[in-house]
Amino acid sequence: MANFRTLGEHIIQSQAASSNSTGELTSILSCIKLATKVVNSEINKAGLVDEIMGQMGNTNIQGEDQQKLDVYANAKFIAAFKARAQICGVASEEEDSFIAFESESCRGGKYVVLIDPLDGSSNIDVNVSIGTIFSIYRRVTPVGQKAELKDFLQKGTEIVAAGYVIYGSSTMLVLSVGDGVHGFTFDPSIGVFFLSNESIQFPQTGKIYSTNEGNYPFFSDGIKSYLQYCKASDPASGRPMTSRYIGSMVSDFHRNMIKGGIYLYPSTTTAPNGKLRLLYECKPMAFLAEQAGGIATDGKRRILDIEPTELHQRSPFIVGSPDLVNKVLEFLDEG
Ligand code: P6P
Repeated sequence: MANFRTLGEHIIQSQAASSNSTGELTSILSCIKLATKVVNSEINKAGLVDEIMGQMGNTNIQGEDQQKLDVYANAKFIAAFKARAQICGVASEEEDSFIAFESESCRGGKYVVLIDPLDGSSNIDVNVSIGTIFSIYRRVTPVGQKAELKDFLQKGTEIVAAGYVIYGSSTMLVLSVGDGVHGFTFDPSIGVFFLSNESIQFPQTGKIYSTNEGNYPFFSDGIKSYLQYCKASDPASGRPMTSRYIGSMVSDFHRNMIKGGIYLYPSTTTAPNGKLRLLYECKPMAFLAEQAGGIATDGKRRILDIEPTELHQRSPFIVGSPDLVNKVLEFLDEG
């Protein structure tokens, strides 16, 4: 427990150190902390309560089967955001379009939030870690009006704060407000997140690669060559590398950020734009990666530089230790 500091105290101290501190970001992060505790409580009893296990029997705009906990988590986070006057609107991976909060107080909000309420939710029923991913932007439309689409279609370089929650062996909230990446572990006995990992940094290189190799036949020649490189025996360069992929990007990302590694969900012949969502998954995780000294690319461009054109657009996503990402880019250039 790094110097016995709570998430709340860290947020306040970060804002106090920030030149444009107004306390509004503190309030937004506080409501995310609250919603996370509520969702965490439900997830932890998922195996015991049939009503929240399994599928809803419908699909979201992504065409993915919605799990009952997807819908639950989505509703709780949106309700928490709606109760904060600092937030004028939200865009969620589980919603067809963005939600502009109607109340006069919310129309005065200066920030919007984008969220993937439960990433990797197909893992819920098999007790594998899942996650929440969020990012916060200043609105670009005038305060006092309802939020508009352009408030949500901003480049990742405009992110004010981003983070993820891993509901795993312990529940951990990892956050950056632009001052590095810090991890807070939840103590359920007193309902508090304590600073446990201060100033997390991606190792420059690593031995772990994370990708769904079942897509191998559909990968580009460059990606295929890179994966062959990972598996080749060359002890001098620490190869063969180790394959670790659990189907929850938040968990694969977190392990790779701590130990050194790379996560790849590249474009394929069957999904030229990849699978992951640019706004809800790639950009917040790219913000965190760069804050931790890592690199995040779509194979051609820096993720944070990509100008979004629609809420649910997808992007190829390659993120991790600098030396490993740069090696992939070499193979892609050759390919
Ligand atoms: P596949 C979860 O649905 C997710 O968005 C990421 O968290 C995860 O890494 C990936 O998709 C898994 O996709 O196609 O390998 O099952």
